[in-house]
Amino acid sequence: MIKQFKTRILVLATVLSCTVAGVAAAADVKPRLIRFGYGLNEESVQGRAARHLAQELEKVSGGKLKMRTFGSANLGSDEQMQSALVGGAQEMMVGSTAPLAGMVKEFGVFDLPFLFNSEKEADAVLDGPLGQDLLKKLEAKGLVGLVYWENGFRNMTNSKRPITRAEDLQGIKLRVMQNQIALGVFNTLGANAVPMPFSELFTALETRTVDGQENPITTIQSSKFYEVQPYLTITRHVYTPWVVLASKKWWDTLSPDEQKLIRQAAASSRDFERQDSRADSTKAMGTLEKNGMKINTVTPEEVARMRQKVQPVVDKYTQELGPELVKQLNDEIQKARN
Ligand code: TK8
Repeated sequence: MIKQFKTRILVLATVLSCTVAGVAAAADVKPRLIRFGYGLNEESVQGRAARHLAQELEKVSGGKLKMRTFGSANLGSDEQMQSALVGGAQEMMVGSTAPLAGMVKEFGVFDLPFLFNSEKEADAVLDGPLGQDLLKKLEAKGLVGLVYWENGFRNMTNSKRPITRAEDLQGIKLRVMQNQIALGVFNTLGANAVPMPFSELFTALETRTVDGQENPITTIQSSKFYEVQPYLTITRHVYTPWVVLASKKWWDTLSPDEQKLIRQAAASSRDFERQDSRADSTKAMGTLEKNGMKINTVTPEEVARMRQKVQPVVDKYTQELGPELVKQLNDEIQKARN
C-alpha cells in the first residue's frame, strides 16, 4: 500500500516537473527585450517569419522573452547589423550569407553558382555537417549562428532587355551582393557588376544608377521591383541562405535556459519560414505576371554555357575557400541528390 502510494507520488512529481520545465516557469529566465532586425519589408517572407519567431519566443518563455522586430533595414543594412551584433549594440538579426563572407570567408561557398538543384538539397547541406560547422565558425568573430532560413534561388531582373544568353548581360550595370565571388561571377558572365547593400537597391534601380539586380522571386515581389524592372529572367543561378544571428557578447550574458528557449524558437521559425517561402514563391510569380513583367526562362543549354563561362571563377575561389570544403559541399549535395 505504502509502496504503491510512493510510486504514485513519484509519477506525479515527474509529470509536474516536466510540465514546469516546458513552460520555463521554474527555469532561469529573466524578462528581456530583444531587438531583431531584417532587411526586407514587413510584408515579405522575412517579415512573416520574424513575427513568427517573436510569437514563438513569447510563448515558450511564458511571456518573459519579448522580441521587437525591425524590418526594411531600419536598424541598418546586413553589414551594419552584423557589426552592431559584434559590438553588442543589437541582440539579433537575420541576413544573407554573402556579406558574412567578409568575416568567415567560407560562407562564400554559397555564392558559387549552379551548385544546388533543389531546396531539398540546400536544406540537407545547411542542416547537415557543413552548414552547422560554418555556423560554429562565427563564434570566434563575435556572432552566434542559430538557424538557416531560405532566401532562395536567385533570378535576374533588369530594365534593358530579356536575358536569353550570357551575351545579353553585356553593358548591363547589375547590382550584386557584397563579396568578391559574386562580383567575379557576374563580371565574368559579361555584366558590369556593382556591389551595393540591399537597402539602397530600390532607389538605385528607380534612378537608373544600376540597370538590374538578382534575387529570389519572393523578394522581387515583396520589394516591388516590378515597378522599376520590366524584365525577369529565370536563371536560378545561385541559392542564398539567410542566417539568424545573435550577438555573442549578449548571448554570453544569457542563462543556459534562456539560450535553450531562443534556440527552440529559432528552430520553429526555420520550419515556418521555409514552408512559407516555398508556398509564397508560386504566388509571387503570379503577382509579377499580373504586374506586367516580361518573364523568360534561360534554356538548359544556355545554363550549361553560363556554367562553363564561370568555371574559371569557380576554380579560383575553390582554391581560396579550400578545395576540401568545396569537395565536402559537392559530396553532401550528391548524397542529398541520390
Ligand atoms: C536583405 C538581403 C537580401 C539579399 C540581397 O537584407 O542582398 O540581395 O538577397 O535578402 O539579405
